[in-house]
Amino acid sequence: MTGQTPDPAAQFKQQAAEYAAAFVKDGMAVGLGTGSTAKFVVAELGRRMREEGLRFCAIPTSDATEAQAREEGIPLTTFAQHPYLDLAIDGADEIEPVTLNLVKGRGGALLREKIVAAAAKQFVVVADASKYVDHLGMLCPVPVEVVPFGWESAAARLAALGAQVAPRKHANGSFYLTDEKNLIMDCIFGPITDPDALSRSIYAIVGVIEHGLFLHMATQTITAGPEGIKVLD
Ligand code: ABF
Repeated sequence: MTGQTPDPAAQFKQQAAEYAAAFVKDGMAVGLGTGSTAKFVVAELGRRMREEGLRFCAIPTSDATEAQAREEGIPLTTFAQHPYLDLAIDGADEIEPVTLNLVKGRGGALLREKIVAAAAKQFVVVADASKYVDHLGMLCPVPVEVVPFGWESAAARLAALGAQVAPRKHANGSFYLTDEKNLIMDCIFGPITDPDALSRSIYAIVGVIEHGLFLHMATQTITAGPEGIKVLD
């Protein structure tokens, strides 16, 4: 871990991840999420394969997760072989506990994450308890993935919806590119009172590929914090 800032929530992320990893059963096709919590899921599934003989196959939501899954020896599959997945397990940036609506995509993998979540019969979200919010948009910007051509026009239309918009960049000033070679606009809307309406408005902008509001998708959230594990469904 040299050179990395220690993550104070790491133990809670690991607890939630290991709880959820137990949902994977022999023969399942599983979507593997992205981010520091999802990393614990992948590690635990690798352990279960080696130590318990668990047999399953997986579709990763990012190049980074694919690399980790390969290192763990997890067999990968494709949507051609498994257009529907039994289960997907992924992290989140914000969780609205009453609806289980989410903001995701701070890790930049929101497009593949949403495709995988949408294909899964069961979509389980893992996080530390700090991710709960009363309204989406309170902690994080909503990331919006746009095609590079004409991105300034899409950004202007996002601003017209009331967002403060910033194209995501690396520390050296170059544009962040997603695994699908698109740009991300980080949009600060503040607390979002009608996420369904906002979702429709964002989708209506030409050039937008996907956004980080994951609405009516999670079937269960598993969080861990000082009070222990909490399961919502
Ligand atoms: C992915 O990783 C993303 O959708 C979300 O942005 C992020 C959560 O990260 P972490 O688990 O590191 O807090 O799940």
